[in-house]
Amino acid sequence: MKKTLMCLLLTAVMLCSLLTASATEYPLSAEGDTFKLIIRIRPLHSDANEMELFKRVEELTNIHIEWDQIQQAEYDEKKNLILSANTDLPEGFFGKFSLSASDLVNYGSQGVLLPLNDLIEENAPNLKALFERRPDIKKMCTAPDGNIYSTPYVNEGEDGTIASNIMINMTWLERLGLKKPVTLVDLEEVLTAFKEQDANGNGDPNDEIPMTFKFNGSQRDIGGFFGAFGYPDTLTDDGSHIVIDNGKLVYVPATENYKEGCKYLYEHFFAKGLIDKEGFTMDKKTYNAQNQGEIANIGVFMCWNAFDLGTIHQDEYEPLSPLLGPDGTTSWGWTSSNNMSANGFAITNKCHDPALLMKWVDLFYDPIWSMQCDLGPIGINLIDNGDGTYSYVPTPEGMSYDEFRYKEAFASDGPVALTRDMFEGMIPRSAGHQAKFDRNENYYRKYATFQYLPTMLMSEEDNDELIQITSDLLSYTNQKRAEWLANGGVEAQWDEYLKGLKDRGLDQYMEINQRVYTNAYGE
Ligand SMILES: [Ca+2]
Repeated sequence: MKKTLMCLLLTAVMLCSLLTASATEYPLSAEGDTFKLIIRIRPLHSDANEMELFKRVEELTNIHIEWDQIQQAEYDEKKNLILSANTDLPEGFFGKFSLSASDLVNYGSQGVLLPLNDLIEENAPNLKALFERRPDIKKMCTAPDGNIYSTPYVNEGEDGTIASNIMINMTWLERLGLKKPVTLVDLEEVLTAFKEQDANGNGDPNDEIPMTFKFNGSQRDIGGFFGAFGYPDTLTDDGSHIVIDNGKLVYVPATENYKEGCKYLYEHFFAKGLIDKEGFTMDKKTYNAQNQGEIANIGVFMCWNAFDLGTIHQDEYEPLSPLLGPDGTTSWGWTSSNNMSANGFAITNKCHDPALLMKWVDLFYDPIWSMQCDLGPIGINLIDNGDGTYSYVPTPEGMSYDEFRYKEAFASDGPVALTRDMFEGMIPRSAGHQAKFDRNENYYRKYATFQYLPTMLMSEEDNDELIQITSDLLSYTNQKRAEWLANGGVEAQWDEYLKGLKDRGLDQYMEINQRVYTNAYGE
């Protein structure tokens, strides 16, 4: 007993000395220094120069950042220009969406982005500790050439493994004496009643939209509904359309089940006006602005959060599990890529002091700074309980939680690591994140049988070959899906379509993805 205690003590002491030996000292520079970074800004974000988070980071590190802030809507175009012209390169790219996986490999292998392996080893104790604790994260960040071109983004607090949820208006169901639908047949019945009757009770039987969605709009899409016929389809216009079935990759829109799905969803829902066709064209802003009138006018909607269509009528809605298909089964897709990706922060060959910049970004991987970067600064968004735990400052009246959080913090896109253990002791999930987690747990998890292809780092050669194929193949697939859901015709065009997929390089697309996937994850 005594010996064990002694051992523990020794281990603790050794750990402490190790930590002390490698711990970073602040400020990072006595005389100060400035780095120029590119950052992608969402509409909700404040000016990065005004954010309390970055002010505090500067105060601690004595490093000033000259931010080149680019709005989300124009980001990719501007970023691609900067990278391809190789002029105005920043010293680093900040945040999860600042570079894509193919940017990392392309510009990494060209030497535009620096390999970070040694820089991390020598200057980033927080990242090093993370990689030791979570080898899966290190593996995800490592390109096939063995180099790490970006620090990771990890957030296991917000449950993005299952992005899309279905919400249904319970007040309408009760008013019409209907039960929550379980099968697609039930859903058709319920939506028909929503359409034909005065479901919202204002005396007008024609102002109800039975169900809304946004085509390829991520969580707002109905790609998951194809799971009722076999495999769920992806949800975004750049989604791979690939799911993994026991280690084998499947191109969902080339399967018979998908054909059945297109036919069924058209005949039973779109042709009957039960799902709003505006969903094929409306933008995200228009989608999210629905249902804000005095009386709810949406019966069913696709979402990430129950409050995606505003908070006014939020309490009228409850989640629906994926609807069972004609053979009485269903599946729903899940992804690892929303919680974790290989692009948190990258350093370019224009950086005047890579070691110092690496020390600076390593601060964001300290659990307390990760937490503040994502959830907001202590004293503004968070309360320090003084015992190693933290809680949330209530969101002020008249603001949404996200408005409150994005004002003083970089929030959901940072170079951070919020691992699941942090939410089991240090800080609870926020109310919205907990609700999302519970919704997934209680309504979706058991149906989430197929994983969407994760974002993978691949060799430049494979990447170049895929780039030749992907855009044409995906846009053809997406265009046909929209056409068949909106207007029908899948059966008549199916054989020609399969040939069209082949002509656009489907076999090569699958061969490369399968090989890269198997190398990275095994069978
Ligand atoms: Ca009405």
